[in-house]
Amino acid sequence: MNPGVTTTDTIAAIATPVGSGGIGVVRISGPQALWIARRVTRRSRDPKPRYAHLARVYDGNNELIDQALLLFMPGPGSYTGEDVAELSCHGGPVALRRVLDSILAAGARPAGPGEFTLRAFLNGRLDLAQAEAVADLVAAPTPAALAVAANQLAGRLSDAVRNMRAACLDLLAQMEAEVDFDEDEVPAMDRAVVAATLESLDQRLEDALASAGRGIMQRHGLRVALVGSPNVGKSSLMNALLSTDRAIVTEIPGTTRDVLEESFDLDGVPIVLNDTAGLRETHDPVETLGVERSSRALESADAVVLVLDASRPLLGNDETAAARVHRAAKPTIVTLNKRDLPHAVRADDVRDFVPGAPIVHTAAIREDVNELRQALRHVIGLAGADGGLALVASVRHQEALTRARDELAGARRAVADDEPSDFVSIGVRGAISALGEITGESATEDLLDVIFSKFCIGK
Ligand SMILES: Nc1nc2c(ncn2[C@@H]2O[C@H](COP(=O)(O)OP(=O)(O)OP(=O)(O)O)[C@@H](O)[C@H]2O)c(=O)[nH]1
Ligand SMILES: [Mg+2]
Repeated sequence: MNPGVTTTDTIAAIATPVGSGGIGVVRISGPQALWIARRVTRRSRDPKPRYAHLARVYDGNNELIDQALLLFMPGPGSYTGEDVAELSCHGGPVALRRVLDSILAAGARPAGPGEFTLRAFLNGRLDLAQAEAVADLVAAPTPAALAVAANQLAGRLSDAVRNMRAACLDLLAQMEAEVDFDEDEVPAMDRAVVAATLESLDQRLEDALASAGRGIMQRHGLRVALVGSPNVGKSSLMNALLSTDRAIVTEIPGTTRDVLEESFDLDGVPIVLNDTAGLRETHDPVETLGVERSSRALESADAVVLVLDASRPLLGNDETAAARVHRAAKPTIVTLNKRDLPHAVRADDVRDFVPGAPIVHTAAIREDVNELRQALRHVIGLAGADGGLALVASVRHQEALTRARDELAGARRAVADDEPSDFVSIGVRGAISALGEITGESATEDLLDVIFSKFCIGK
C-alpha cells in the first residue's frame, strides 16, 4: 500500500468511550466531512477552520438532538490528512448515538476499528510504528508502558529505523551503479568501505535488539509465579508485595489450593503475580489438582520466585521444588523467607538450587520485601546499567529487526567471500524490506489488517 492513497468515502464514529461523561466526541473524516457537519448543524456558512463553533445538532426530521461544539480541521493538516469535523456533544450514550445516526443518514459510513488512524497512515501523517503507538498509548496499563508508547509516537523508533534503512538504500544504490555501468564510468566500490558500513549497521541493529526484551516487558508487564514447598510463605509474600490481604494465610501446610492472580505496579511496570499451591507429593485429590495448576503457572510465567523457609532446615520438598524451577529455565529469584526468625538456612546452602539466580532475604510477615522488589527490578531491566526506556517494545518490531540483522549477516558473508556485488545486494535488499515493515514502507495489506483490527472504533 502506498502512503498518499486518497479515500473517497467519509467515515464517522463516536470517539469517546461508551457510557456517560461530561463530553462525548463524534468524529467525521473524508471529503464529505464539511458538508455533513453543516448538514446536521443546519449551518448556512462554512465553519472557520480550527475554531470552536457553538452549534445545534438535528436529525433528519429536523428534531433537535443536542447542542455541541463544532470543530473543523481541513486536510491535509488534520489527524487523518483528510477534512475532519468533530462534534463535542453532551456525553450521554443516547445523545451520542443519535448524533452519529444523523451523521450516517447524511451520507457518512460507520468507521471500522482504527480506520481514522489507518487513513492517517495511508495519507502519510504517521508511519506504521507511530500508528501502532497510538493504540499502545490508549491501552497503556501503566506509566512505563505509556512512556514507551509516547516515545514511539514521537518517532524515536521510526527515526532510528529510517536512518538504518536510508544507509542500506544508499549502499544498494552505489552497488547497483557499479553493476549497471562500466568500470571506467563508475569506480568499483571499495570492499573495505562496504564491509565497514555493514558492520556499523549490524551494531546499530544489535543495540536496538538489546533493548527489545526489556521494552516488551515494559509494555506488557511480567507474569511472576511464586513457587515453593508448602508453608514457606508464598501467600504471605504475595500479600506483602500487594500490600493487601488478598491471599489466605494460615500455619497449615497446603492452605493455597488454587492459583491466585493479582497485579501490582512496580515503578510503572505491570507485574502479574501468581500465588500457587505448595509443591509436594500428596494423596489429597483437591491438593493434587492444585499442585498440577502450580506446575502450569510455572510453565506460563515469565519469571519465577522460588520461596524457601529460612527458619527450618531444608526438606526434600524444597529440593524437588527447586529442581522444577531450575528445569523451567526462566529468570529466577530465590528468596529466603522468614528472616525475622533464627536462621537454619544460609544463602550458601542454596547457591546450587538455581545456579546464577540472585538470592534475597525477606520477612513477608513484616512486609519486609524490599530485596525482592529490587531483584524484580533487575529482572525487568529497570535497575542496572542498561536501565531506562527501551527503544523496541513489540514482538513485531523485534522480529523485523532480527530479520534485517540476519539479512545483513548474509551480505557481510558475501563481502567476506569476495562474491560479486549482486550477491551482497540480495542481503541489503532483504534488510531494507524488513526495516520497511516497521515503518510501513513495505507493509502488506494483510499486515495492516492485523495491526488496525486491534484498534478501538473511533481511533
Ligand atoms: N515468622 C514468619 N512467619 C511467616 C513469614 N511468612 C509467612 N509466615 C507464616 O508461615 C505460615 C505459612 O504462610 P503462608 O503464606 O500461608 O505460606 P504458603 O507458602 O502460602 O503455604 P501454602 O499455601 O500452604 O503452600 C503462616 O503461619 C505465616 O504467618 C515470615 O516472614 N516470618
Ligand atoms: Mg499459600
